[in-house]
Amino acid sequence: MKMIEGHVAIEPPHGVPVWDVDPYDPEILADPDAYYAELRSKGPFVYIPRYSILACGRHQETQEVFSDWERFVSSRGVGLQDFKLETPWRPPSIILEVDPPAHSRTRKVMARVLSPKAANALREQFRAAADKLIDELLERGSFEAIAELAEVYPTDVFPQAMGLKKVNRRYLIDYGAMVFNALGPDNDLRRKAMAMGPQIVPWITEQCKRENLEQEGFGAEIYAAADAGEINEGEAGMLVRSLLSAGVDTTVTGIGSALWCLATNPQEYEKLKDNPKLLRPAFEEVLRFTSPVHSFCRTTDRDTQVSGVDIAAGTKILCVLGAANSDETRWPHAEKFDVDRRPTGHLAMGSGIHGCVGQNLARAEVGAVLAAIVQKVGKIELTAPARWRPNNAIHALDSMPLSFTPH
Ligand code: OVM
Repeated sequence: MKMIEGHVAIEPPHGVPVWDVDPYDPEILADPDAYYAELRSKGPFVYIPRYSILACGRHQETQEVFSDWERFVSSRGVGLQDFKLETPWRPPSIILEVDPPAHSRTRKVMARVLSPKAANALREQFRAAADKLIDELLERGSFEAIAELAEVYPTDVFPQAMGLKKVNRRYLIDYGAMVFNALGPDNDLRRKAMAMGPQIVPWITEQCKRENLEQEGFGAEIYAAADAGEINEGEAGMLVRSLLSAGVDTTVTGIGSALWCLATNPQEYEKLKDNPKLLRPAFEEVLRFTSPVHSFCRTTDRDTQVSGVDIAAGTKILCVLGAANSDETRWPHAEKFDVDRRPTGHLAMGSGIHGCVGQNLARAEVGAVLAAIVQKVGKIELTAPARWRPNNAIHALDSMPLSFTPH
């Protein structure tokens, strides 16, 4: 059995084009649009020899693979490594890297803890924190929008909402970089991220313990599910770890990318200022347009077919969410950032039973920041070119010098 990047090497299925591309080339990760377009143009699937995987980037097939958890499992890992054949770098997530029925029990707990009602209850707190931060940045006029805004806000409000007693902003962000880079091949990005493990992983594990969480907050609510017998104590710690894995870099990226969309599309920002009701759909358009999580894998656990393509059991399929979200057959003028679009069906938060369980909270956080900005900021401008930070699963900015001008 020949292995590549931790999974079985497969033969290219009949009729599927072979494309000698490296989806994890830092240049593609930094500027993926041409890669997305070429991927879609080649057909419903391509075979990528370097990693012996299939990849899809048309909306229809990506949606199909992502929604059907019975044929396309998560329990074998959502990166290139097949957990059935290799031991992952950390104990698998008990909500992300698991299938029903085990998934249903943990998902139920997290869906309750992160419900729309729970997110709503935090609205005022989120808004007050956003007002304070935006006032300070307006006062300064120009600032570094990733390090001083996008990374600051979620690492302020989210650990607080969780009830974390100790906060280390750097460790929280770098743990996210580990979790997401780990989904890719054994490249420089993954190795550099993994090298931080000995410093960061023990700290993260420690913060997940009951005694390191306040009496109130998401952490306490997860442990309350353990007290009620729904999950055990160890599982509660693992679900707190999931919050720390999925809840920081994603929202940092969402805020950074929202600012980038507004700074580079001033006419769209004008529309938002005139009509704050557009804030929610505008953030959905930010998600569609920038796809903070650019790709996740699934593994086929039986021989199957999608759009006439035979896919063998054990195949890793790279689902390129960023490509699906810019598929012009699904989104007319997909290349345009349009706050009047209502991009329902975008795949930025996945779809189906594994669709982002924290989405209510993510929308509440970014919504609070954007609401504070439209109320206070007349003009958002780039003062130097923005730079992207390549990551095997996240499409995020590294730096973005911005200026805010008051109304
Ligand atoms: C987790 C988790 C959940 C969603 C995304 C994610 C790869 C991790 O449960 O650890 O990032």
